[in-house]
Amino acid sequence: MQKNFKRTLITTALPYANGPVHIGHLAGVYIPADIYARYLRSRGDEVVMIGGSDEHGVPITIKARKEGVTPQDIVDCYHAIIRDSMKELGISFDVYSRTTSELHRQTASEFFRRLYDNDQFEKQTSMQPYDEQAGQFLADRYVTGTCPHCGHDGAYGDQCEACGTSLNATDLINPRSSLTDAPVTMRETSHWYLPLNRWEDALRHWILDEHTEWKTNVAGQCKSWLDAGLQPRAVSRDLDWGVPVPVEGADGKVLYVWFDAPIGYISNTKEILPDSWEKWWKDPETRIINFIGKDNIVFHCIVFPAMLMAYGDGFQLPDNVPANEFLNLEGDKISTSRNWAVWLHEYLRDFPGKQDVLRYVLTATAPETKDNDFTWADFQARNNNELVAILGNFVNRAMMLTHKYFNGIVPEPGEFTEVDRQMFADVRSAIKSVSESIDTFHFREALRCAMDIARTGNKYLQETEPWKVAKTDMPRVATVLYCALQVCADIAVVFEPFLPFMAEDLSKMLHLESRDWEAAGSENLLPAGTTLEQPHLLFEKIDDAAIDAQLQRLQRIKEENKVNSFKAQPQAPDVDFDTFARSDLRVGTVLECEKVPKADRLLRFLIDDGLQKRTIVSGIAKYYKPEELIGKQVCFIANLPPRKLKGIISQGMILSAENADGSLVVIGPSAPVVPGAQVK
Ligand code: B3M
Ligand code: ZN
Repeated sequence: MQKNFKRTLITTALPYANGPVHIGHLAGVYIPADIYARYLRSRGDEVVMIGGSDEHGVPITIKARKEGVTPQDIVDCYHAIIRDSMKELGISFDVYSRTTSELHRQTASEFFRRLYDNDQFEKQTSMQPYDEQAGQFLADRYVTGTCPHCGHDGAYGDQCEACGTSLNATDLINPRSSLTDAPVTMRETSHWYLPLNRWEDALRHWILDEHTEWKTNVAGQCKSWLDAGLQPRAVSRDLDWGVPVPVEGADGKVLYVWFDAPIGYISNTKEILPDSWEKWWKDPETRIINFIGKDNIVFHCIVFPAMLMAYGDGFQLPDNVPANEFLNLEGDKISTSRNWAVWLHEYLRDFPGKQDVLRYVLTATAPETKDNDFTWADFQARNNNELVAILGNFVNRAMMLTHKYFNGIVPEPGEFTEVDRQMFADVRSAIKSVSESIDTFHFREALRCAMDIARTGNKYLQETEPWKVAKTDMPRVATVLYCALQVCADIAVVFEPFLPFMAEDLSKMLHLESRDWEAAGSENLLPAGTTLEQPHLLFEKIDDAAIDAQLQRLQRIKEENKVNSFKAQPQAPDVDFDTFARSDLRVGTVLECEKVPKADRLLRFLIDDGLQKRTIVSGIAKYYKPEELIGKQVCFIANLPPRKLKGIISQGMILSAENADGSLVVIGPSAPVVPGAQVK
């Protein structure tokens, strides 16, 4: 349904302040939201873009406990890192606040109280896991124990990661608290529940009938929730970190983080617009757009809208919720706990001044319709082959030629030819596609169309060849460069939402006064007679060394994770003594050792076993140089049937121990023994 709106309120998911933000957050939420906000502003629309840190929730308390600091210390630290790094990346929030602010606490508290007073909650009593030692209730995630399905020890109270079954904390065998390792007991507790079922019909109508234009991934998730039937959802928790439940007798209870966080959008609007915030939330002529990641869909499309409907008082529901899928890194899921991420604050440190490169690459590979992969090789290629070779190159050529032939002054054009007119038409059609794509939240496509403007410019210079024409027809060169410079000015306007730093830099070089979206594509955006600055390159190549350094960092993290995730293998089932005793384990001395040709894992040993010289082939070539082992004594199994490996008959097996990183260490006696000594 197309309505006429007067203004747009853009909200961006509030990141948890228990870690810095990474490229997945940026590609999924903050960059698309920023493109949208900047675009609307450049069209002259009234826009407010809301951001802030989500500073409540159990993970923050757990992290604080682990580090021996307070939850407030944790959120103070990460709030500052997130706020500053997003600012440096040019994310143009009108406000970036936090859910621990006093204003937020009041707003969330008042919100709850109104629902409570208007009988919008149901109170329910249930049994919840409790840590006697810590004296607190535990979220299911923080209960661990043995999985009743597969016997995995270390299953979580909400899921066993070994067999994938979803669980309740009560299903676990020997449940323990992951806070203190104490055994978990069950205690009765009461909470307030928001009966989502009361809003099911209204939600279904609003989403599935009134908003058929929503992205299919969003509509699909909503539909499957609605089809499964909505249930009451607890909106309070037993915890000492959060907004206290504003009801008598609710000591030790706080609002569930997902109840208070979306109210943060409202409190943050109040914070910057104390007098006019209501028109941004309650006037039907305001359009509200929520930018989020796919794991937040249910909260923004079902829970928060139900909260707003229950509250009433004119609160409007979002007009669109353009949620993105996930971005992976080098083929693996991004993970904060495994440090498998490119962190924004580290990127800004490692690639100073290259904010736009990251913005470009993350927009070009944004996971709009399906999960997508970020790789450093692609990052480098897009910078070198697209930003440098297409965009930067075009602008530089147009400006250099103007300096060469017209002292850096935009020349007076003569009459346009067909080629010129076609070029303007192509640029205008690209700009139109950019607008249409942004209007429908297709930012990748929008960026691709924006690049078509630079491609058109390059093609135009290639066709008109002003450097050749200069020998015969200077008036024609003037026209061509005039036209090419108009395209440079278009680039400064149209790229502003995507690459604001480049756009600013280019505008200064061109002395381009205004960057109204509507003016882009015109034939006189940059008037003749304007003096241009000396051009400098807008983008530089990124060399292999910078990319290799990033890949090496990831490699190190991968190895650290392997070591950290090493767990001793569970003991094998018992064997009877006689079976064991039939194995003939012995020590032998290595007489010869060499690589097996065309088998990079294998070494061939000749061993003095006390009776004869025996050949054994062993798969340890990655961990030893052959000469290191000559003269050493090793343990081996003597009575295995011979086996042929790469054409060599192997008479036995050398014993080695496997380390956490998969490397092998050969086992031998701790003091010399006679060759052939039996291991008992
Ligand atoms: N902090 C979850 C997340 O970062 C949550 C978003 C809140 S938006 C109101 O994925
Ligand atoms: Zn299991």
